[in-house]
Amino acid sequence: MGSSARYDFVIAANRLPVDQHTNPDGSTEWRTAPGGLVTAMDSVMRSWEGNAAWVGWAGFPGEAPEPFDEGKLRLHPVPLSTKELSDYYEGFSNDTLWPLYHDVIVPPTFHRSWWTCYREINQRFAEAVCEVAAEGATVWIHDYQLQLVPALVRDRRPDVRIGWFNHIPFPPVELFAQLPWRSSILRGLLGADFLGFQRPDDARNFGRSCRAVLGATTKGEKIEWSGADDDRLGGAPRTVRAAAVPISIDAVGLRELADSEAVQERAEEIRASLGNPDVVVLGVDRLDYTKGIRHRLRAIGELYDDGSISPDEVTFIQVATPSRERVEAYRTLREQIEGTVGRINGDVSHLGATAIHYLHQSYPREEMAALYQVADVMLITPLRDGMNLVAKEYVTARHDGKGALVLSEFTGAAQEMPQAYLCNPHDITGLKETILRAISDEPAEKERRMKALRRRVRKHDVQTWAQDFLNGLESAPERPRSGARG
Ligand code: GDG
Repeated sequence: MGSSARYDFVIAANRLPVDQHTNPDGSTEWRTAPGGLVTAMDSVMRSWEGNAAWVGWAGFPGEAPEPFDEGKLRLHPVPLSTKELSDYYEGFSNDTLWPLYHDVIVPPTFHRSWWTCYREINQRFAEAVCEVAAEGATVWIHDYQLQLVPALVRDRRPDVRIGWFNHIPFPPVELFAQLPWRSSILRGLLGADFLGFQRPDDARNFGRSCRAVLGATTKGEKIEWSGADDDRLGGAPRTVRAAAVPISIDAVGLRELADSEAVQERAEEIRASLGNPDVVVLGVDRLDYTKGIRHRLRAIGELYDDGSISPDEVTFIQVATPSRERVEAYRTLREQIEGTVGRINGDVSHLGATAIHYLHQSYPREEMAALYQVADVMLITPLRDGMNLVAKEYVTARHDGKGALVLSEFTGAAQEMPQAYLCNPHDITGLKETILRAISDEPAEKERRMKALRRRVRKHDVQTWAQDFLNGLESAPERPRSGARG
């Protein structure tokens, strides 16, 4: 253990929670990056009594900045070269694991050189974690980019508690088994003491894969694995727990923002700028093939085409935040979506009544909160989604009791939000019917649903999520052992 190892809570995630901004005079400064994970962890850090560090990439290729402090938090940047970014992040993480873990909506790409790089980068993250973690520290590793880190840290540091949380789905074993490196990934994950997933089905899929691929045994949420042939885990048998801990949002913070005068005024301004339509329908997604944007456009397009809705009365706004633009599948998707929007608008819009407002841009939080308040119907139609925070944000921001949430069954959120207008996005006829129902149901019925949805999110917010995860880790079946190795 190095002399700098003095943090008793360590987070490892692909990205640091800050972005570097360049000012007009050329000087640079770090600013908190927007996002749910940062907000969630911020609340954990604030209540954490000891010292906390965050290990992650700083957001630009090349040499990493020296570790630095941001408030109470130590930030420990991990360097990535341009080639490593391309192979470990855009390649293996986003073009192999992402499609494989999202039901193979597009075919995953398998490249041995990407895997080699993924292993090397995971090793680099693990070394950074070991460097900063104090004896007996709690280590919380995030997401699919860092699946080998738990075992790599465990090997050197039997004294620390290790938790891993998966933000995306864990696939059924029939799909996971396609991965040429399936057994290395599972061995990597089994280095954790507690593994958190969005849904019980994800945790079960993980357990099934451990049984089928490694010959582990499972009993409820416990997974027992002999580990006999794995030198990284010292050949020791391991018992870990894998359970659902669904992530949520900072409900109080968003409610306050949505309540603010500035946001309310902006909402009115947006509605007026649209020509005060009777119904505003909204979609907000990263531009990703998992989000079902094409299916949604198909349904909306048909509703305009067959006259069920008219652009004079119903306006659809689609915010599609730019994402992963260097990956081929994302470029293709963008072209398809933009072609479809152009076709629909060309066919059904007329001067003063635009059917679809398509915005391929990112907006500040305030603007998002205002948009949510304008939306009479929120359309969330992913083909597969770990959770989908937008669903939780919408019901929280739309606190006047109005609005209607159309939500795909294939999101983690659907399991917690059965009062939404649930839909199967593959069933275009069914989706059209659900959209029409969400538009035309009695206000009292919509209010009843929204009230239940809001209550659920208020009770299970991001602070509860973080606490549930840490409790799960604290009570994991295996106790840390003292002493660091290597
Ligand atoms: C992954 C999993 C899981 C979007 N556009 C803007 C903006 N956003 C914010 C939303 C929301 C977040 O980004 C997106 O979160 P999602 O959950 O919807 O989806 P992913 O990005 O795919 O996240 C997902 C999540 O991890 C957490 O575990 O739920 O299943 O795929 O918060 O509001 N925010 C701002 N401007 C935008 O233009 N400010």
